[in-house]
Amino acid sequence: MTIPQETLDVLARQRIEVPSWAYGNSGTRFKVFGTPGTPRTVQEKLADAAQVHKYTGLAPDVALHIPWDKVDDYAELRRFAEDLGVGLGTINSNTFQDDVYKFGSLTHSDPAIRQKAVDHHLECIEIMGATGSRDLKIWLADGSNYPGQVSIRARQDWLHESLSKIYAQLGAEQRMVLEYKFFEPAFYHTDVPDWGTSYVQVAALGEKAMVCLDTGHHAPGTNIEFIVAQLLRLGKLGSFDFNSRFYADDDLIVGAADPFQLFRILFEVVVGGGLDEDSPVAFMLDQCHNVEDKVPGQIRSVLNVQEMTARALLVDRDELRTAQEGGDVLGANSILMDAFYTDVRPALAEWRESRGLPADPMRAFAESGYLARIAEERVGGSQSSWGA
Ligand code: AOS
Ligand code: ZN
Ligand code: ZN
Repeated sequence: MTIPQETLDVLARQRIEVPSWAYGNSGTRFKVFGTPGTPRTVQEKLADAAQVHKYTGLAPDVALHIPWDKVDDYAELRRFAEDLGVGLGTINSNTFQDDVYKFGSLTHSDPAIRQKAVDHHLECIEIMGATGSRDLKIWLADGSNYPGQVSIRARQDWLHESLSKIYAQLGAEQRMVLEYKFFEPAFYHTDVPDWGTSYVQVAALGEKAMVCLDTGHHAPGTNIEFIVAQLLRLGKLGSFDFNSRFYADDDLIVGAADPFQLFRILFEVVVGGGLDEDSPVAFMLDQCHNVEDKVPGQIRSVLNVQEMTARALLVDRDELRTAQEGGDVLGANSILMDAFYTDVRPALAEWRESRGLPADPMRAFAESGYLARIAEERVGGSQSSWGA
């Protein structure tokens, strides 16, 4: 099969941001396995991320997590990244690891603790100035474990108050994206559990505040593509955190658990203009690689997003509309399924080669010997792991 030129034009401008924490060790509360060559510094994480871009041409930006990626000089870090051929992307705040946040951060009942959490975000905004980042991503671990433990209602008001203070400090070109998650680490209630709450909170702030949709943060059976369609319709889909989940927030490779769901999500992105040139939607990965090699895990991930985007773009939307309006239930369904079942991999491999990229990025990276080299070179120091 051949991929139409207009589809290739859209694919050529696709950017998928990779997270710095994907290159560190990670695991479950039972065990974190170390891997030889795992980065010990943010600079080594950036070097690994640059490999993903080098072999795919898809991942020119790297998201940072503060304080995990804290350095003294962010302008210097930006130059270091640029020398590697990548830029610094979204800044992720972190108010979930300090003892002081045991009962919440931006929603805490104590104004002093809320202010401390606000101040952390203001520091993140300052960092964004130096790194040239557009987006501040906020994910809160805030919530409670038992009915009656906290005032659910009061915390929504405190959340609004805290977010307003952060929003007020955003620069003209900067944005805030508020991520939702239905549970974990809190098990009874979470302060930003769903897209509706995130939407209500960001809508109250203004244009520069949008929703971040993490694909792993929904209850089983949730129709995520519906949420995508609705947020695009409302002009409030700011970004994706892509990953796969089998059970809860597994942070597995995007497109691994349910490729069809990824296709359906990306089809709604296409329909809603999320891939248009002026689209506000940022595509990011939020993943961990607990047992597989991390750099190839990221290469596989960005390729999965690209392949499924290509398939979503192949849907004949004129024919689909005719079938839909004519009440042709099975005809409409088969138009969608035809695109989903199209194997775009050989055509994408050819296209990649025509752009000076390897036809098979996974194989080219494996043959480069990079993993063996970093395993040999990166001795001493302590390997970074999720949370540090
Ligand atoms: C947590 O579940 C979220 O997905 C956040 O995006 C978080 O900041 C990220 O996963 C790093 O821990
Ligand atoms: Zn996330
Ligand atoms: Zn998550």
